[in-house]
Amino acid sequence: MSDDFFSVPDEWAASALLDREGRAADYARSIGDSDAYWLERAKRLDWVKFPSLTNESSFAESDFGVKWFADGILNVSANCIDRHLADRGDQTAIIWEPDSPEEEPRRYSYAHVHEQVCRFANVLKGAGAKKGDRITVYMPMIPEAAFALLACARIGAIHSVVFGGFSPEALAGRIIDCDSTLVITADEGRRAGKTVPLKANVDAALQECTSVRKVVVVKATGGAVDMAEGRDLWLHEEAAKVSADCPAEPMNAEDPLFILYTSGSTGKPKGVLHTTGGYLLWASLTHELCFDYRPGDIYWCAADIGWVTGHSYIVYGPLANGATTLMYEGVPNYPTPARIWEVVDRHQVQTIFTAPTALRALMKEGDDFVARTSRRSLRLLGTVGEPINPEAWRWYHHVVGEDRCPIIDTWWQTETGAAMIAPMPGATDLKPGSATFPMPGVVPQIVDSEGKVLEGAAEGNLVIAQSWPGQMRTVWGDHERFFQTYFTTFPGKYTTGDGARRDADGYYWITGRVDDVINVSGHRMGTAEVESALVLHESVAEAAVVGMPHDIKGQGIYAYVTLNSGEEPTEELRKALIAWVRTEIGPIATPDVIQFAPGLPKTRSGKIMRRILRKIAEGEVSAQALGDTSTLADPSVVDNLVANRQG
Ligand code: 6R9
Repeated sequence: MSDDFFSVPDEWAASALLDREGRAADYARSIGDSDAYWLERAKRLDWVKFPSLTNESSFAESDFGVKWFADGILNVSANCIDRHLADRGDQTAIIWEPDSPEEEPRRYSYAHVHEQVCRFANVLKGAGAKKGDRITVYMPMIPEAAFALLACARIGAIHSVVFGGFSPEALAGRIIDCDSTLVITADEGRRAGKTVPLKANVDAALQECTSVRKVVVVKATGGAVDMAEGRDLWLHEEAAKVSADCPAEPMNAEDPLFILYTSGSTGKPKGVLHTTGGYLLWASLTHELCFDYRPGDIYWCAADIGWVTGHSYIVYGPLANGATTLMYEGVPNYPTPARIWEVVDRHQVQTIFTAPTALRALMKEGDDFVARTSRRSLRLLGTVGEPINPEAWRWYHHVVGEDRCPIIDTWWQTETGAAMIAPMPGATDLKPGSATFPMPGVVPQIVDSEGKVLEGAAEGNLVIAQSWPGQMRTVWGDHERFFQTYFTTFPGKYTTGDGARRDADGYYWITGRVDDVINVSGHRMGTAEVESALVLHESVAEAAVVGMPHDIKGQGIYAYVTLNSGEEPTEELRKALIAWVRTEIGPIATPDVIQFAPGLPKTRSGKIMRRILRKIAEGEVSAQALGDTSTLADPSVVDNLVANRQG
């Protein structure tokens, strides 16, 4: 085994769901005999009415649309809970590990989850929610967050989860965009020993939103909160009053399941819409194939429910497969950098799924924190969210997995629903840093800037040539934006916004975003969003934000700020602007660097030349690196930026 090639271990090849030939044959059939393939795969779900139709999508402008299994009827919550009751009602569905290691974990069997979700669903109904309504979920990482999602799905309401780290302003924007009538939250959240005032944030957000009629509040920490008479309800009080029986609403496969806001190239986050049948099939199939899920496995995806990874790989994928899924309230390095591995030992976890940024942060603390734990239960190590650098990959494989566990590097996006390019442990020889090969039905292509499809070993823009079941269906409230954003750059294909390389062996290597999206600690941030926040500040005239390389976070946020005339570029103002962005968007958008810039490099037509700003942020300031500046309205601006570069 060479340093850059890891063959499938023999025992994996012998026992896994798919071996090398199996994966190749399965993929070939998914493309060559697509209708039969997907009807066969659809049998993994429980349908009220089994579909006769499969893919009816088109990426062409004339008949554009994404549609799968359109005559099928099913319910997601029934698939994730009810159908497991007969065989494994007593099996643990959710293990909850609290923020503090001093506290006891909790376990919920499928039967217990069923009761909790039915009661929750009846509480939502009692609060006026019905099929098609939007419900915003702003929750910490507690089991009730999963119950909330499943309760919405049970009654056919569309959930829109907003990450608990987002500010009241960001929350309000997302409530208004989809006209939520109900918000589900908790009194407070906890992370790394600190509390997050979730209910107070909701109260602040609702000052600006007129659509919300009820707020259902989970008592999590017991901290003091204000309850608005007639609007706010305690979940535990209401749940005690309602029936523990709630029939699952029969849903069309193309009925919406959830909206999840994600950052793009423009200022306003997009409400990515996923529907019922295709999404659930995609989440459950990829969960099984990538993680070779076996009954009895303890599976832990250490993401937050506020991101798509939490939706697909903490809740929907694993529960649809009848798995035991671990939910962790806290962060990987609290109270010490050994915590994540201690949790693995405590619950005898077989599969762990985390982000490269967490691995880099833990790697920096040294191997001792890992070595003092056993980790013998581990079988598979997953990663997601950003390209994993080969150094972190090797550390994960060698130090954490003791060379025993395949690394499953899954490339995908909020828009794709679940994994698109990823290894399967029994089938895929690994190269550190490569997400390897496409999942069934996924046809990736690499195209140059003119859209010409490049064959063989090549580097360029990553596009997907045809629809797959878990593809997003629209941008909430703006179908035209869906088409414009993803299908016009390279007509007839889905544009991912990522760059990629395919090597001579056909392996895909994701090189990162090629648009104005930066990836901070595995979280997507639109540079335009941070710019919009900055220019809202009374001292700021103009702002331009780019990514910069960052050892732990992958990318950091570098902001160039032009102040209004008369404003002094002081250290206080720099700090105030950083704090401002944190309150406008949330701590994940905290700028790492703010450089005061008297002017920004612009073309004569007034377009900011981001290429130059990126180079300066990266510290590449030679004339050669900066390239042609002759088209700038005022080339001297660049000298000033270079001279005052920060960091
Ligand atoms: C699942 C998720 C999507 C963007 C995507 C890409 C980056 C995700 C990756 C990866 C390289 C991987 N990304 N997984 N890059 N290798 N394994 O993260 O969704 O938050 O929408 O982000 O993340 O740039 O375009 P989302």
